[in-house]
Amino acid sequence: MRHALATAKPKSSKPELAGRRRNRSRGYDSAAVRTAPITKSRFAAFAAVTALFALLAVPGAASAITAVPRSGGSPNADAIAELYRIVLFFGVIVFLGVELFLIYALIKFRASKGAVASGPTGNNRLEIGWTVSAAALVAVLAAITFIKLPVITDPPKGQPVAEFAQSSREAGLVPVPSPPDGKKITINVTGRQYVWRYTYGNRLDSPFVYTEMVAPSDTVVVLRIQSTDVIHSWWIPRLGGKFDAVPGSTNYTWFKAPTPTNATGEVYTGQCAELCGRQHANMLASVRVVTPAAFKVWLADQTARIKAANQAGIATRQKLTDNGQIPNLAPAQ
Ligand SMILES: [Cu+2]
Repeated sequence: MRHALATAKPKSSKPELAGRRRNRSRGYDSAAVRTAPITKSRFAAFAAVTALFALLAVPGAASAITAVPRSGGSPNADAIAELYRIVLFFGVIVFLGVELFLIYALIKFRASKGAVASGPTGNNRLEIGWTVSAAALVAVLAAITFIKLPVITDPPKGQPVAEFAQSSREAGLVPVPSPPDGKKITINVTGRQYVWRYTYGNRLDSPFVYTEMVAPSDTVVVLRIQSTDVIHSWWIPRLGGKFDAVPGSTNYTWFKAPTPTNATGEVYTGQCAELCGRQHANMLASVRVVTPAAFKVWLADQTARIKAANQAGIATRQKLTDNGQIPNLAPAQ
């Protein structure tokens, strides 16, 4: 660095170099250090380093924007994203404050090469100040989080699909979220290697569908999340947080999606978020939100199709049994 300075600006840096040599032989001369001039080349080097740091900060700032979870599909997802933004805001303020103070200290208290530091000294006011302000900031963030938490955990009132309302009998270790007016529909989400199954009801002949859930808009949809083999994780980012599907246990979450803007419905995509085996990456999930009226039509159609497929299966089995191709497993009359 000294060589570069000497070659770039020999005239201005020569006396400085001479001074440095003197300082080294006689020890540290604080007065000489403080009055050391900022040469043009020094300023250029400082500007180059600052620009480099600014350049490094750009992708950081860009990823900070994407660091906020996706939202827009449900009030709980919106509340989670808002909480992230608040924490990010305080984080950016603290980061900028520390960095600006650091740059200020670097310039104000700079010393030339060979300078001997006077040693650490305490500053009670400063130390108490940053300890108390950090604790206060944590307390403020905790308070905001607890104020926001009910919006994330408790569903709001549900409206249109009141006839699907079910009682909250499935009370277990995890409290089942239930809207204040009790109007909701419950969909069972079952994870298994490597597909999601959605069952509409608790009966053996309840309609079901795989991979893509169909759900009504403007309705509180409570999800009972289970697994039949290993741990999976239900995650549709725009509809709220992640929920593990654990064998032998039931997890609950909810969403209330807005009215879709197009006739075919709004599709929210996600995927299993827990490494569950070789085909984990292919364990996709999506939720198609349609209007309550369209949902009723879809559910009736799906029920009819499952019934027709079951009857076709029974007929085929009967035919094979009659032909003697498979044994008759029907219970004796
Ligand atoms: Cu999985």
